[in-house]
Amino acid sequence: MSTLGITKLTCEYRSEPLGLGTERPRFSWQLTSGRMHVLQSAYHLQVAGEEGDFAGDHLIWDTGVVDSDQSVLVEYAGAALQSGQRCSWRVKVWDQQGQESEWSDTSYFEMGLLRTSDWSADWITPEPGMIDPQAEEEFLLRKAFHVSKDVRKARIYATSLGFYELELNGERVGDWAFTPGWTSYRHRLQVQAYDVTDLIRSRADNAVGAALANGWYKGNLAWENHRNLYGDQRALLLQLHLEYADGSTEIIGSDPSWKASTGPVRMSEIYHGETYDARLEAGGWSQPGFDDADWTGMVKLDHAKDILVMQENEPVRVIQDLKPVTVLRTPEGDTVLDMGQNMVGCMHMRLNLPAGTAITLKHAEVLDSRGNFYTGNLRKAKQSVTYICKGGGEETYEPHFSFQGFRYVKVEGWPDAEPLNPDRFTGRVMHTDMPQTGRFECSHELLNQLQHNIEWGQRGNFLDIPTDCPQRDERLGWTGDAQVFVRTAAFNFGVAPFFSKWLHDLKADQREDGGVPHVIPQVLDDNACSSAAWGDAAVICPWTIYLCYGDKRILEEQYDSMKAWVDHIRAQGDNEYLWNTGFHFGDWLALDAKEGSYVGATPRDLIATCFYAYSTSLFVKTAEVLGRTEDAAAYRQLYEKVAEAFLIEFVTPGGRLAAHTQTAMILPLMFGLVEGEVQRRMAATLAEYVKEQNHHLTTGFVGTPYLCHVLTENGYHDLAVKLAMQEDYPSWLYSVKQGATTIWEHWDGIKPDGSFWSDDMNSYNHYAFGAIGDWLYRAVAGLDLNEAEGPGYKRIRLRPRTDSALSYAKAALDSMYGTIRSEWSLTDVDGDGDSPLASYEFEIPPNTTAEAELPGASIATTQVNGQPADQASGVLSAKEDDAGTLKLELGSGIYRVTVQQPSPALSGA
Ligand code: RAM
Repeated sequence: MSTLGITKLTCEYRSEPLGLGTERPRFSWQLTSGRMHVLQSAYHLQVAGEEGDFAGDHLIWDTGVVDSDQSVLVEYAGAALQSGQRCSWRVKVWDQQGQESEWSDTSYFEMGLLRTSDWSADWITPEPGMIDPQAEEEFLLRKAFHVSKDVRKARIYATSLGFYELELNGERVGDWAFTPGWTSYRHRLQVQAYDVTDLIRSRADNAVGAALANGWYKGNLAWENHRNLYGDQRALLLQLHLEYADGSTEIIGSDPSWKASTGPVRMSEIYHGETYDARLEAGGWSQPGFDDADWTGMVKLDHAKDILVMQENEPVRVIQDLKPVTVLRTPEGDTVLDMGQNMVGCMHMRLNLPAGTAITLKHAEVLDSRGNFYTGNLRKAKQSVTYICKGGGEETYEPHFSFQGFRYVKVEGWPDAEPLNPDRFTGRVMHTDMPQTGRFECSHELLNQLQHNIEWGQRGNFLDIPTDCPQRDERLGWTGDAQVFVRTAAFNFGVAPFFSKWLHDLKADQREDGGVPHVIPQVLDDNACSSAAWGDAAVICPWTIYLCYGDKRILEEQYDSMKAWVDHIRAQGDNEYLWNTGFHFGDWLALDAKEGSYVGATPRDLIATCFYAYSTSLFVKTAEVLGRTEDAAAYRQLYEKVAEAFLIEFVTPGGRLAAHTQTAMILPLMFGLVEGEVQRRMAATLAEYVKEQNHHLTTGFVGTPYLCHVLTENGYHDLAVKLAMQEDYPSWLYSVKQGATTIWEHWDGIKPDGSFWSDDMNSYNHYAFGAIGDWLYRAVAGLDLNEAEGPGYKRIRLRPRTDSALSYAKAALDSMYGTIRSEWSLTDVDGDGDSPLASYEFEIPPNTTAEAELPGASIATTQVNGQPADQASGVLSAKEDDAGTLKLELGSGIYRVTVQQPSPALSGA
């Protein structure tokens, strides 16, 4: 395949999205070529009508040939796009040698409803007095209507207060769960768009039905079991847009002519589960012929429409199924299914039992030390699902409006006479449908399991918003957790739309004084805000998304929010350049905390001032990227003052730090607040601290994510590897050795003696400590980006670090440009164990370049794809530096690199 081709066309990160809310959608594509070193030199992009006809008079936007290497997030700049408009698009490119590709395949995108004035339908809710708005049951709403012509296209736009699920003519509409998703409901409520062309019946009677449940809007939320946090009435807003073959259009909207009843879902709550009585099913309730004479009427609800936004991220849906690995009988006599994986979603059951039989499933993450079913750590969350059979044959069920976090499922009510066949149960794994983009693997099985656990922690907690935990009565969008994990998250999965949506909510919930709530969406007290390392998510998350995807828009959109956060910090201290006031979580759950405290020993003002400096420095970079030179200059000055104040307050001129914890050393090193001799001394002290602990960490949420990075970057990579491979408590692999399949909230969630840390705050699926994943990709496998020269992996940095503790490591990332790979392996050719030879394999996608750094290699001893290093195809330059590192400049292609000289970068060398 030497010809230049185009693949992976996406619009706003998605393939052929429906219901876009942005008026300037962005297009991305990837180049394919069998040649080495391919760069795009120009593109030509065309947008046309939905017919996919690009003849001149059908064109909506034609860029002509644009001399540009941009193939990621090219912004639409044609005539204003209209609500509901469907467009086709295609692109062709030229490489740097002038070779021209064919036109790409045609792709599509479709706009959603863009203006409040597009909404003619009413918010509707059941007539008061007929159905109690506070009833626990689901509400079923329906409307029958006649379609008198041939339908060419049909779309539903829908949203609700509470959760909704839709049916049209008896069929479920879409497979999205927990719609309309969780946003800052007071300011932003998402609308989903569905293509229902295949479900609508032309020249026939039709009916649309909606089930409504409490959901995040008015169900139990936050641990005090609050209800009705956003409002106390469920409601629906829906428009069915019909486009007829004759070109005319019609809208069937929600209005008071709809009818309402309650349904078989008797209770549903996010934390508590669901009760479903199949005997109450009203067969055909969303079919046109259904007799709804005894259903009650509906009324309009006065609720805002100017808060409506089209769905911004990928939906939550069932992503995969797991089967129970075994059925246990516990010492207490419970029958328990073991799913083999701590997962989030729900259980699907297939039953054939007599009418009235009630099967209850209880969900738990762990068994206690005696092997009994343990739910203490769920606190008030019941996680209990009951299905009451209607009888008469096989029935299937899974909850509609509730999700559970669990590995173990206790089955209650199973008839004694009937053997329990585990095959009747399936775990339905649910999360935001973000594409998996990263893979890390190495020669150490426990580290591979750690990577698995990190990925599963992300699956379980990226359920529409980044939650801290998916099982107890909490499941909130803790900003600190999101901030520490965002870079790791962006390796494992494509998270740009996911974080963009959440950041829009952060902006919406940000206080007037710039303060940032601890959780987003904000559902805690107004004053629950602005802790260092938590509120800094306002700056760190958009910056990271920009870095990993090259997405400048998120910086533009969040700019004011980022700035307001930095200004907020500045207004806090009694010294403008220190942050030494206010509430802070500190180094949350660090092991140097006082007995009975969650807050580690690192002084909170030190942490806060470090984050003050860090957020300011990222804001300066943001201003530079966006060309806001005045802000860049002003905040650079601020940064310098903060950095100076930090040194005066916390570091002696000789380089001693005022605080003696690992995290106190980690933050200034990571954020570049110390340099030269002070940096060297601080790193050495940190290394000493780690060694003094017999190679163990003592860090919490704040220090842990950076610990290994700081060691690696300061010449202690072997120590970082040792820490990462530590198996006894406290360490990452300790929980792995204990059988964990996700990351724990506490290092000692289960203690070496088998007892639990506590019932109180003890999640076994909490991704924060999984933030080491970023180091596995970047430092161990060496797959990184060059921030200054090419964010979004336009300019790739490969720094594989061989270490004799491992015989190979490999990472891959499906970037916006295509797959990047960085792999290394060590071969002990002469069998003496101390002079293995290193080989590497790199893959660089077209339209990017990479710089690879190979310590201990030289041009003379290095072969690339069987050629001398400086002569191989695709190698743009090969240079040796004074430190004995070979630096290769690589164009796109696949490179197999062998070094005929023992690597000095090995541990102990
Ligand atoms: C608990 C959780 C969460 C953390 C907050 C401060 O609720 O551990 O992850 O961010 O505390």
